[in-house]
Amino acid sequence: MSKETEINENKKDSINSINWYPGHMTKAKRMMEENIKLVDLVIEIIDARAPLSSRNPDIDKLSANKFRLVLMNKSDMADKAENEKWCRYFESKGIKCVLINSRTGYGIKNLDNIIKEVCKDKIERDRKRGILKRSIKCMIVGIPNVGKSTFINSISRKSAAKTGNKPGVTKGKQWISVKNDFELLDTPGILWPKFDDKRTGIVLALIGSVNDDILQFEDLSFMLIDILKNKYPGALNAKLSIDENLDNIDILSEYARLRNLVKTGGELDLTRASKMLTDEFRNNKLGFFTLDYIPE
Ligand SMILES: Nc1nc2c(ncn2[C@@H]2O[C@H](COP(=O)(O)OP(=O)(O)OP(=O)(O)O)[C@@H](O)[C@H]2O)c(=O)[nH]1
Ligand SMILES: [Mg+2]
Repeated sequence: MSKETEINENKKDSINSINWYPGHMTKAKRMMEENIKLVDLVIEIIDARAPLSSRNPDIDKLSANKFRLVLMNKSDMADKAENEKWCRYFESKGIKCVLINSRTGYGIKNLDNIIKEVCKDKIERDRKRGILKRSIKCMIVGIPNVGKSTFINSISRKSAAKTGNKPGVTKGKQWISVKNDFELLDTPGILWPKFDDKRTGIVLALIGSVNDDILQFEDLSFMLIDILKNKYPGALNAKLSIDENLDNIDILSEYARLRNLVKTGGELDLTRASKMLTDEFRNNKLGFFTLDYIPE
């Protein structure tokens, strides 16, 4: 087997079994386990485009016995009609949830009060002991690239945390204080050792939380086409004038034709088409979509 074929086979294996848990995530998880005893509140940032897939089940275990808050970030990139419904879904499960946009600060201005409300038992306990001015310590957690560091910069009005549009930007822990009220611990994004199904892995790849280096873009574009056809019928047709009754491969070919993606020799370049379609989704060029389904 040539080196290139071997690498491609490995890539294919990794996306098929979606078993991707690099060593730095083991290290990050250990750091979080060591620091959890220092915090009062765990703030979990999820991506509004994939509110279920972007929740790491390991975070539930990590946060047992802590106050919890879920922030649905990137709400500007998701289906506006679904944002509120998802928030209500989480609240029906007893999880306080707030819609935010960390780039503009939407939803963040009133968060001080929400955090104090969520932690009111602790504040009351402190008050009874005569402690009136202790800051609330919050650990900010979530999968890679959901906007943890951007959120911290927004709420603290500082540019203290490094951000970037790829997974794995934050490497270690960093405490950042917000006035005298809160201390926030930024953490590296972590996934979990094995996804239950291929769909979760691909959805996480579509929203940019899995490193592009290990991806087969054809897998992503086919899943994207499937989700759009089923959940948003008419959307592909409206944006690209492509007949949605075609098979996925033919839809991708139509798209390649539309974007003039041909190899030398004239054959359609479906690899580039897959990557470009994925990028158009990621940049909201195709519209505003939420990829997960609200459980019945
Ligand atoms: N449109 C939009 N973009 C956002 C929002 N929040 C963050 N971003 C962008 O998402 C990308 C990732 O943000 P980061 O804050 O670095 O994400 P992170 O969760 O800290 O990522 P890691 O440290 O890699 O785990 C950056 O390009 C941000 O500008 C948001 O609410 N809306
Ligand atoms: Mg970060």
